[in-house]
Amino acid sequence: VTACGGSDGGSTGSNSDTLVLGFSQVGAESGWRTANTLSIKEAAKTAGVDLKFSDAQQKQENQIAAIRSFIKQKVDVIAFSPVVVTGWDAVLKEAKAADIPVILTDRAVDSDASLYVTFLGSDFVEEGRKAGQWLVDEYKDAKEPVNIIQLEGTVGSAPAIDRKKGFEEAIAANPNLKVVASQSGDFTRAKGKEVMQALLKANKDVDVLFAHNDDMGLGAMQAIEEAGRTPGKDVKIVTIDAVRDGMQALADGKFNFIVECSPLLGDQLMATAKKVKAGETVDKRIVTVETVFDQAKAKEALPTRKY
Ligand code: GYE
Repeated sequence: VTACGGSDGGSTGSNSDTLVLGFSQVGAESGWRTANTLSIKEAAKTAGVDLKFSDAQQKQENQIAAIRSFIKQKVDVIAFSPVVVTGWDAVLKEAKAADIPVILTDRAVDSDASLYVTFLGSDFVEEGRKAGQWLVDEYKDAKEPVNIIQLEGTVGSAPAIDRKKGFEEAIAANPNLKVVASQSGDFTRAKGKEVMQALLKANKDVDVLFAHNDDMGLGAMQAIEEAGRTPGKDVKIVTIDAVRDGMQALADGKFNFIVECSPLLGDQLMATAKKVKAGETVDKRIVTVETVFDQAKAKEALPTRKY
């Protein structure tokens, strides 16, 4: 039913050597996401890739519509960062039937692995473990319960599911570490603040906040301050991402530890998409290299931090 490969001749100005890449982004919910979008756009320019970029405003139906439109336009490769893990089978099968390879960037899906060529992004379970491990070390001598509030990312998203899993697995090593409340703040600063305000009212005795990203941590930090408590001291804050504002809070002593999650996936994505178009085989899983930051390391890294 559908033409396989080749250019449709009608596209604007791009010759058949130019890679046409359709990319469906989650949205603009966080500092991480903004840096990720910039990285992808800049990398496309540098690599001479014809990028068709679409912002889904955190709605799965918008992503599905964007992917369908990329299929219709017969792009060479489709890449997307799936907002949630479930519900992709139908559209991925449509891409496959049209012979258009799909690259997952940043977030995973629960579809059969034959429906995409590769998944490029972080190991979110490992990130959660690193956050938990810091608490295990920090409170190794604690004799009393350490009460933790967890702010989870978008419900049903790979980073929220996996970070929670890795974190809870790691803190199980110390029975004093107790998650007393855990709720989604949808990865945004505004929601992080709102949810934290409610959770602080319901839980008077809180020692630690673990937020699945910097933005929720920054929103919650305001809620903690407004409740008359000192972030970084009365309530220790551990987050994931290491974007500039998070790193600043860490350098200022208001955050205590950040696990890095790199949004700079653009160059790797372009290189991978070119290989895929050329018919070369690529690894099924490409994991991003990342580090962790304490307050001293944040001070050192801030001046040269790109995002
Ligand atoms: O941690 C968060 C963003 O999927 C890794 O999404 C990404 C996450 C990131 O909104 O800030």
